[in-house]
Amino acid sequence: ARKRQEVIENKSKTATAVLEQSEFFDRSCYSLREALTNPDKVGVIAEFKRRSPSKGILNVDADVAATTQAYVQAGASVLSVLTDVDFFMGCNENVMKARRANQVPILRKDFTIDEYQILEAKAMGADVILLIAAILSPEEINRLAAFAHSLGLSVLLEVHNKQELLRSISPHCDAIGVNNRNLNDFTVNVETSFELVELIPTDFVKVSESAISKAETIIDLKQAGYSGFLIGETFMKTSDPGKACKE
Ligand code: IGP
Repeated sequence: ARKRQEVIENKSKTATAVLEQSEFFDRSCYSLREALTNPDKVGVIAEFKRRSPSKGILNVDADVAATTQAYVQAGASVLSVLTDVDFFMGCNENVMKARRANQVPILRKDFTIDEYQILEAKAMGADVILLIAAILSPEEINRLAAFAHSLGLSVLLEVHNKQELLRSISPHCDAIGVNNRNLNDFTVNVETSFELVELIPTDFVKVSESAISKAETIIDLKQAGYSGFLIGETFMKTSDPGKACKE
């Protein structure tokens, strides 16, 4: 057992050393909280994803640098870039490309389950990581969020219901995202955001995620207390996602 522990420690030191040499590891991150509380902006988090498990292929042609740049020009406060390969046709390279093209916070969107992925996020130039309450214990959330903070990254905690919200909150999270999509059956209902909003403690930035396609919905959500609006499909399913974001 001691030998095993030694091997693990050595491996993790080597892996960390490799990541620390990346182009982006030493940059200081943009703050998610600052970006979403800027009074001059709507608070849109514009997502780049080529595919989704619920809708299949959305867009295989869009260029990641050009699209994310167009999102920012259209007024997006934050970018979200999928890196999951199997379900979303994403890749780590896309975060790096978005990083080189933009100066706003970037969320590395993936299923984060361990510290190594958080080091990776930092190394690829991301500013924010996602922690999904449905797949993590409260202890894991607290540990991973604290680790992300130690690297200067912001943390978005995603919840779908009251139970997840109440058990998962950690002081190391910056924003709480209510996902309007039920991950079990993929049904969407923006009401979820309205139902959970008052249960989110005031010190967290509130984000509503998924199934947002109308300006009126954003206005209503803002009224209810949300300051971030995570939008993917509405933009990506068009031939010009940047233009869709502007509209
Ligand atoms: C965006 P939509 O309906 O606008 O494409 O949704 C975003 O909320 C969604 O992609 C998402 C997601 C996730 C993807 C929310 N939580 C977790 C992967 C993993």
